[in-house]
Amino acid sequence: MLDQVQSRRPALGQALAETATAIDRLFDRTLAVPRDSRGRLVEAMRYAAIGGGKRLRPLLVLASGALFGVPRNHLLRAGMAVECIHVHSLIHDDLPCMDDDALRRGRPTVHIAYDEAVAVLAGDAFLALAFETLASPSTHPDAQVRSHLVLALARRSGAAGMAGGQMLDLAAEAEAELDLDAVTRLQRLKTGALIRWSVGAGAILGDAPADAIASLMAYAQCLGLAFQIADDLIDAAGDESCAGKRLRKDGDRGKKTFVGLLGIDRARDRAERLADQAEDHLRDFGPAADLLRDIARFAVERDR
Ligand code: GRG
Repeated sequence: MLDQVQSRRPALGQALAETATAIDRLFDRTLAVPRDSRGRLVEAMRYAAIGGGKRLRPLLVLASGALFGVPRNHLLRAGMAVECIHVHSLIHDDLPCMDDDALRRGRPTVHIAYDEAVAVLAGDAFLALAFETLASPSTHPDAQVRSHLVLALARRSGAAGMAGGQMLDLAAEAEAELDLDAVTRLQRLKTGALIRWSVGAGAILGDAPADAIASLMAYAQCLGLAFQIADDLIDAAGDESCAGKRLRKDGDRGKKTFVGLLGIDRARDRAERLADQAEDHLRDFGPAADLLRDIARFAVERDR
């Protein structure tokens, strides 16, 4: 996939590759394996976090923070924090009590490679690590900025954010019908909440003015939905070896998705329109926001 991005959007290809390397390094330095029985837990965390994933959320933190001249090491730490929450959600989402998946990022899921108890603990430890990372003065010298990041991430991850969206998604499986508004609300929480935090984090770290924050949040709202529709399209029509996970499962499980409601062609049109709208919200930033523009296109063109 990276080769394809590199040829069509070289700046984005390079940014994705550099972000992946930097986040891998940060996880590698952070997750030192203890020599006692906790070693198995930290090995499982390393297995889940290092060497996989597109690192889209950390890249969003980097791209929005670059608009306000935020130092890269602060942005990378915030990026690792949101990746911790994301990896946590993937590990728990794959458990038998949730989506019961055996393949993720082209490898056996954590509960298959280790066991369920280790997978639950690894997820829990990532949740703690996210907030430990944000609360550290290495992320920003000003305690008010750090507490703003922590508060926002707690809200975006919990019952009013991603965990709430996951609950709506699980409950929806038993429902006969869910209309477009209900699916949109569910996905704004389940997938959109962390994407909004990622874009907002760069602005918080950069003490951005209110009008810039409002434009970035409008961008992130459109991007989150476009990204989720692309995810639904990959599940419905994508290639399993590219995606690195089991596909065609949304329909089997009775998941309520954009593709289920709109069909493939209209869902694709809607994702494209959302990416256009996301770009429109960046007009006041000029060429400085080109990376965020490329990310919006990538969100809907991707095959994994
Ligand atoms: C974190 C408090 C807390 C709760 C978690 C299990 C759960 C509650 C939520 C599940 C949320 C979930 C799995 C949403 C799916 C979002 C999504 C589209 C994931 C795929 O993201 P990509 O494509 O994956 O960025 P990679 O592997 O590239 O990082």
